[in-house]
Amino acid sequence: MAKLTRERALWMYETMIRIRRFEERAIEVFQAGELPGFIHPYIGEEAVAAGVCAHLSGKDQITSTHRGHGHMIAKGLGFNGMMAELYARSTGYCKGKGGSLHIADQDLGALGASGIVGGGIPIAAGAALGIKLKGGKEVAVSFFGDGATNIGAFHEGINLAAAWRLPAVFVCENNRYAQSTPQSVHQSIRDIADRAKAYGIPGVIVDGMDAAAVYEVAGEAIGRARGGGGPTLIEAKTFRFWGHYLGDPGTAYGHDREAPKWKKRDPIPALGGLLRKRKWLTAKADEEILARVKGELDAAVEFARKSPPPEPADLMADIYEKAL
Ligand SMILES: Cc1ncc(C[n+]2csc(CCOP(=O)(O)OP(=O)(O)O)c2C)c(N)n1
Ligand SMILES: [Mg+2]
Repeated sequence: MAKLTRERALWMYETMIRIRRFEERAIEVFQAGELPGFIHPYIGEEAVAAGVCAHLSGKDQITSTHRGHGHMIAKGLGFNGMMAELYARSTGYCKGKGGSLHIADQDLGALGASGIVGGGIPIAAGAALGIKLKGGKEVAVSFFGDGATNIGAFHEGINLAAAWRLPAVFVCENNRYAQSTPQSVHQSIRDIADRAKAYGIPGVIVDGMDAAAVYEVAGEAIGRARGGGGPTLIEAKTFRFWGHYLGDPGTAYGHDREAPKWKKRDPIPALGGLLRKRKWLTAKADEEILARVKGELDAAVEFARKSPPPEPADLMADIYEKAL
């Protein structure tokens, strides 16, 4: 079992703050009319990305979703390139042509956010097959939502990864809703981890608001995958504090009634409390983290605002370049 060290716990804490603050700033500039695309805030779910990515190196690979900012930040992508991508500027990770839903950096093992629900699952299985064929020790992790577990790609991707014992980990962020549809309406099971049985792989449920718990469960699954023991399906029970996308108040389908209860379990102060209890975090260090993140974000917004948009002549550039 991976023991939570001071260093990893502080990394998770800072990573969760980086995600939260990035999202808050993105919301701010979106509401000021500065961003051309949509945003699906990850706020509330940070413990999942941080707890899982705390076990990954730069060579491990992840696939993400439309709610992908948190995964990308936890995988090591920088604020400048991410913010510039949201602003659709040529200095963004996709040179301003992808936007929030398609941020990717193959060099950092971030195979991409995706606008196609469930689309990242078979891609992660394919990445894991590549790792296995090359005899590597890396893993491929796929993050996806509860809604994605009803998509054919979920079943196909996990089935193949299980049958071929690929080094993959499937992380379902069950935030109780697929857009405006509650889980109880879109499927007849309560625990998505139960679906692992159908593929003959372990299925584990974890409290997605508890970073230390996610860290422990993810460590075991990632360790098993690296050691040739095949994939695991992790179901993290979590909640998005905002509506489905920025502009959805969540009032039409009950989300707003549930939100206060979940906000009391905000994963960031929860981990902060644990860190202080263990005397791993002082008030001064906490302030320094916040100031550092704020400074980086101010600079990233400035960087994005000053960056030029893509040139029309580059419209077709980069599309098939990497594949060929
Ligand atoms: C294949 C596909 N079907 C439908 C949609 C429209 N859509 C976008 S997000 C979403 C809900 C996804 O829910 P879930 O997987 O639980 O992720 P969450 O938004 O809760 O993080 C849907 C249906 C889509 N983008 N792609
Ligand atoms: Mg969901």
